[in-house]
Amino acid sequence: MRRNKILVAALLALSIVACKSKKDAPPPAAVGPVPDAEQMAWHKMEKNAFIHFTINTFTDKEWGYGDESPELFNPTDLDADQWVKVLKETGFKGVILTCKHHDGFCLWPSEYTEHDIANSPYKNGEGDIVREVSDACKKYGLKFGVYVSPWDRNRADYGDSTYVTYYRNQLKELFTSYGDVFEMWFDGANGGDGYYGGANEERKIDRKTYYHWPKTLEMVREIQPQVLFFSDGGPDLRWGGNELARAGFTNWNTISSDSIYAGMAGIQDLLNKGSEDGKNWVPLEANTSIRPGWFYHAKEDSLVKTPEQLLDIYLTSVGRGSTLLLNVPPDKRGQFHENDIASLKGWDALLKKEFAKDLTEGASISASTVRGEDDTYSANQTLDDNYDTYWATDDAVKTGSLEIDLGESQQVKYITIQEYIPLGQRVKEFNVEAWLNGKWEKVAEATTIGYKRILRLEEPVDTEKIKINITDSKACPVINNVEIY
Ligand code: FUL
Repeated sequence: MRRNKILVAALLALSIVACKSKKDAPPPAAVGPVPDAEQMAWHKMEKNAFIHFTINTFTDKEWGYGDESPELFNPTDLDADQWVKVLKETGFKGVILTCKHHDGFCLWPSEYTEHDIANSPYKNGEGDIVREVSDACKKYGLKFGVYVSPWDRNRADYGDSTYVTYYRNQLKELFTSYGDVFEMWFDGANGGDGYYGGANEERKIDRKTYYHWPKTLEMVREIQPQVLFFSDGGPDLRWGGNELARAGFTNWNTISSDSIYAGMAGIQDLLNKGSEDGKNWVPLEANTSIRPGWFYHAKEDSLVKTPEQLLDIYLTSVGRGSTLLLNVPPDKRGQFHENDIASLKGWDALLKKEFAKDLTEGASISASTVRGEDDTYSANQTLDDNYDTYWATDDAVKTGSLEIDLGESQQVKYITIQEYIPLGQRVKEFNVEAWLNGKWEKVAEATTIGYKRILRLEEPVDTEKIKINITDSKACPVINNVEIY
């Protein structure tokens, strides 16, 4: 009896030592650039909405020339609360409003111009739509962002240095009066023909130097340090090279900022894919509109994207490691049109249906190899709800597999994988196999993962087991989440 007790005690001590030694592996060091706290919070937003609304809504144009009278701006029944409520109900986390588009008309009463809402019939010149939208965002818990077109076809001094001062003054107004702004959207369309205070001519600016962006950004950051700047080339978020919300099949969050600038020609492909060895973390924001145009046109009421088209868009944006920015333009009443609302709601319901039950719940998972044989980095860490725990391999091991046993045969259509990007983006190539007819069969393959990769199988499969094989990586893979639907 006593001997048995001694044996048990010895075994216990040994296992404690063994357990202890299995807790000692240090976490992987970061590889390459990593997101900062604001970028990280932005990645987690996944779906944001763009709202294009201005004088163009009333003139039925996409680009106002700049000579439109503010009298034309007259929404009959504007309801910014409705816009944000619908967006909240359909899963959006942030809103970016066109405070000023290329025609120069301002949706807020600006001290620096007469070409604004204060000179429109809306609320007898007492209206402020930037206020209404930012207030609605606060009410519904969405983040608020601004689009302020640098190109201004109304201003007589567009092209001179005084215009840049005017533009900065307007940013000061917007960044000091409406609360926190999470993102500022700089449009790459800059310079061309316009009204320009009556000159009616073509004006060209040097996109690289005219705006003195570093100084403008510094000024805004002094007022609101958390703001993320979007432009073709960043510095915080980059354009994806198309307006179809189609991120590159290979999508690196990294790019070398010094090789690009806003409005630079011929960089679409680079922006779409990023660069594996890029020196900066500048993730892709994938933008598109729910309608063919950015602004509301009654003739496009029948052309609103369907829930199925929006699902495809979701998969080429969020499903490729990017954030989606989907434009929903209010109509002449100042409301989201019924068709747009129906599509958004249908899309949300479709997403909830397609991603209804995560089959990894209750499944078991194992890894081909675990960093330092330490449970801290075991495969199980990909199935918990903690974003900050992950499966990792030893530094020298750049490939590895995760095998998920679903317990019984289930129909599988989607596989979602997340890489723990606070330690950098690593995976270059991976594939997915399913256990079919007594053997492993490849059912999907892709390149990068990044914040999130969702693979939709061409044909759903009935299987008991799924295997994810990381076949090439810049450094040891670090995977923090796996879901199967
Ligand atoms: C483009 C603009 O010219 C369009 O009007 C729209 O605002 C789109 C989001 O960006 O560059």
